[in-house]
Amino acid sequence: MNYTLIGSLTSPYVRKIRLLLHGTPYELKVVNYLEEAGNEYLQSINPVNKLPVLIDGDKTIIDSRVIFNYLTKKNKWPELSIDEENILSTIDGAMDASINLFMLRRGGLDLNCGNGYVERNLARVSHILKHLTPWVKEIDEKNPAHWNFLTMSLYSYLFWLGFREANSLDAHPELTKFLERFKNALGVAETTIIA
Ligand SMILES: N[C@@H](CCC(=O)N[C@@H](CS)C(=O)NCC(=O)O)C(=O)O
Repeated sequence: MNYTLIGSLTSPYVRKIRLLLHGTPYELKVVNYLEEAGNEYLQSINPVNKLPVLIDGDKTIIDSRVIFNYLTKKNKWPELSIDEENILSTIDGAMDASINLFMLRRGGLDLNCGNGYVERNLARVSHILKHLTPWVKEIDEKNPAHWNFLTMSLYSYLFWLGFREANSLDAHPELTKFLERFKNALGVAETTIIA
């Protein structure tokens, strides 16, 4: 077994790395950071205390983006263009905002409370979802090259939004269609989110 991926079965950040590693032998070590032992373990290997973490021999790689860059270099995959990097940053920007909002809601905050920072993040998410729509329309699910780290990231994020009931996609029909179009893509069934 080459790699150990430290993750959870619900995190969209972990899922996109699981999708990327689909077909590569690796061990998935499931950590629950909401439990004391899991939290202490995660903190001991990642000072940021976030999932995912990839272990490759004596190397510990933190942050999904850095894990992707590491695997790209190691496997000599083509590098992303700046436009693609920007799309990835956009998807990650929405994902960070949605996860923070979800954590606040889970901690008991009413997201309709009028707090300026909450409002800013809600607006960020809907703006990004709208912004991604023209790009999503150009993606062809029948082209194997279009199932890549960008689409894996978007799929993981949008699926998670539905799973957590974090954001309705009613105003974004192209994104709902995207989820439907890629539901049979490589690795999707094997990495489905489990609560
Ligand atoms: N920038 C990080 C974000 C990862 C992230 O936010 N992970 C969440 C799970 S989805 C986490 O570990 N949260 C724990 C916490 O916030 O304490 C990455 O790309 O890996």
